[in-house]
Amino acid sequence: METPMGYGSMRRKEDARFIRGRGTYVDDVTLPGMLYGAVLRSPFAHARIVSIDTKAAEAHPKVRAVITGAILDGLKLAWMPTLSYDTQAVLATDKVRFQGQEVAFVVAEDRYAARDALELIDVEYEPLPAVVDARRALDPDAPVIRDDKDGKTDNHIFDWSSGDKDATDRVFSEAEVVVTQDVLYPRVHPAPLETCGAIADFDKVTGKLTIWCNTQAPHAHRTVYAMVAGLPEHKIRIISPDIGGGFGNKVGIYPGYVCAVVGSIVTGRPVKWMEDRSENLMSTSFARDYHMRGEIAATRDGKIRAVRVSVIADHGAFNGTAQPTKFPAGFFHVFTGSYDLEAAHCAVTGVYTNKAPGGVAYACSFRVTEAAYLIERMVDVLAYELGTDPAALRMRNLLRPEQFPYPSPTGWEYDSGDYPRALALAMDIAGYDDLRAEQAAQRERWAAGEVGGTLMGVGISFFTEAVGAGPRKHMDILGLGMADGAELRVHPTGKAVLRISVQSQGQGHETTYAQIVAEELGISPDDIEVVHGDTDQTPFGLGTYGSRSTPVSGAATAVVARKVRERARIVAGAMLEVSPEDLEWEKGRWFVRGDPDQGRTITEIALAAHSSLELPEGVEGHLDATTVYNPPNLTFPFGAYICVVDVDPGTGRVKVRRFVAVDDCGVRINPMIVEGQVHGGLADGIGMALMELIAFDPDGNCLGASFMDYLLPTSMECPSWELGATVTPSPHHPIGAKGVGESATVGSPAAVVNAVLDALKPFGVRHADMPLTPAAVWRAIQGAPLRT
Ligand code: MCN
Ligand code: CUN
Repeated sequence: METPMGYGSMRRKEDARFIRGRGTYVDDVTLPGMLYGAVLRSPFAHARIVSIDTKAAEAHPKVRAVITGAILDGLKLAWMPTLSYDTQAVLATDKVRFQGQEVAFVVAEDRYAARDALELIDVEYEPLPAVVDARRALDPDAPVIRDDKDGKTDNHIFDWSSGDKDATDRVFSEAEVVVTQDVLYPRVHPAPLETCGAIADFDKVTGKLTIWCNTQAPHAHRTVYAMVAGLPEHKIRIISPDIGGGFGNKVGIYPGYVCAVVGSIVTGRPVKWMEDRSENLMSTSFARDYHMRGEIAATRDGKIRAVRVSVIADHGAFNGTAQPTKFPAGFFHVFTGSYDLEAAHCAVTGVYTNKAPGGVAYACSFRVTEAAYLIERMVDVLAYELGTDPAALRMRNLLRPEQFPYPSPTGWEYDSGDYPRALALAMDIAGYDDLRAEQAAQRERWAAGEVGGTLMGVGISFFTEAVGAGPRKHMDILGLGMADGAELRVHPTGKAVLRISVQSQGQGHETTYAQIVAEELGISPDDIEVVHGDTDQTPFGLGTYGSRSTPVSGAATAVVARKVRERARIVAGAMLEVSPEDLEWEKGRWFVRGDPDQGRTITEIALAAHSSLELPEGVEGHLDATTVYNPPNLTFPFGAYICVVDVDPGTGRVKVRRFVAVDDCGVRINPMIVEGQVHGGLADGIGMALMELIAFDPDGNCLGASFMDYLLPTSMECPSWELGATVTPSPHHPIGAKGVGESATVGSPAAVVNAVLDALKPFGVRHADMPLTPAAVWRAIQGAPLRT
């Protein structure tokens, strides 16, 4: 594979170290004198703490400190702010509020001693009744979880709504057809290969705190630590090294990180804390847990007119969700999807339960996942009731290209799109008509009593995402605006270093950002180093999540490269003794308009910029620039997915036979990386649709805290993906790119579920909730009326 001078598929630069096992992850870092921390966790979902006795643990010969909530309380660190203006216990002082909650922290000479000493801590609990079902959380007799908050007498967190309720109700009251469906998006977990972890190193002499942490948002973390610890920001350095997957799991600040910091301050030595798999699954940001009721109003011949939604959102024991502050339900209000509606309204109520705090995490684009799933399930439910083909129903209702920029009924402005083209392409790749013919023949045989074998189903989803948070005017997290900085320096020899604020967890930023600079300046991507993940070395910005890197930081990179190009123009003018206005750019060089032989390459210009060349008055020389990019709008990637499954009605087993995915993320910087992102997200979709679930028993015991119970898809469950692409550039993004990192996770679950339910249509099954495990499919078949 050749290295392109700009956009195009090229192998990932970072893979040179990853495939040789030479990456540096947090757990690879060992500092001199480093100690190890371990967290004692609550066995109960809800219990009052009567007493904690740490004497025996402290007496362990290798233990250097035992930290409890009471100790943190003395330092005013027992509670920390969450990204949603709530508070979260670092170590419990009064009660434990979910199973797995942090109760004490042991610091010891090695990891084993730290773990052993946890067993020596004696905690007396007084168990309390737990609230597990979010739909019961607001019952008058439900135990109050957050009685730490003054005057709190219930488990209510927020009510939030979007859209025009009266207009929507009006359309519904006069609609020919209304369908209603309760839809659950269950609790799932991002489950990255690498668990969360940190090393805190507080230098008493310089007063500087260095934290190695696999965070997706190093600069945002630094500001939060500065606010909590009262340290100035220049005395805090966050180093986010190589990360083994984030998927949203590594956005927040976890109690273990704060404990490591306190451990380092108390012992005067660096302290490492690394979760194990069960801790990761039990206690760190889960995703979804949305109990939705969707309603669709339509005409009898299939024109969708309005959508109405109400949601109970389970936020766990502390509201730790990460999303722009003004949007407590994230971007759920993009639930109108890809359709041309007269009106829409949603109402979301957030509640506390005795479960781990969330978490819009898991490739969610801030709840677009839930929104896309709901509308795509609802459209299929409507198709079921009207007896129409789900592809034809979508084609009829999709927004048309001439409607863009499209103001949605819930206040978005979709930037660009050609939806019918994407769906038509997906149907073409899938051979949609042939699939339906095959299915019809199969169903006929089945109805004629030729039983045995599997039933095929074809499922479609069409999604629109809103990614690239976001315009500072509308979006901030804890008051921090969502703009991103970039710095570019071209060295005298024409090699460059780019410094960006976002941090890759596997998305290949070291390659794609180099490609953006390469495209703008005509320098080979191999000659451009991308520096990220170290707050001492990079400009401020809010980090990688919500697929915002390309829309925001990618834009910043293009803009800063263009600034450098303009500086190069002045230098080239001086070199060629012409006015810079008389120069024209072609990739990699400025030349004199009308005299193409008279030109200077960027490498020649870079050297001259650092030489004794006389530059015009007021021009500084050197070839570098900085910028801050404040996006004017989000970008709206979209896609059309078609999944084909074969369901064994005897066992409920689902086999995904084919998966066609047409994605449009505007201009593709590196199509190979984009396809890799899509592959991963499609696997996520199969996982969530068919097997992933964090389950709890009625007492709040977490039933899915290992990969034996929390099932992830492997290559065995995935077909060979069939991808297609359309390119509708974003009109406001400097290079026309839209985000793609979460698209397939957002779009694919509905396609899989719709396919399974399509297969079950002869049994009269209209809906069943994820995950569609064999047991769930079998139960759905048994519980439904037969329909032939
Ligand atoms: N890209 C491109 N052309 C485009 C859009 C994107 O070449 N038009 C490239 C980008 O340059 C980048 C990658 O695709 O290298 C993803 O870009 P983008 O869509 O901007 O997403 P982010 O870089 O912001 O990544 C975040 C996104 C999120 S929020 C989750 S969750 C997720 C995802 O990325 N987590 C991942 N994909 C992941 N992939 C891996 N391997 N690991 C994770 O943890
Ligand atoms: Cu929501 S998971 Mo990604 O935004 O880091």
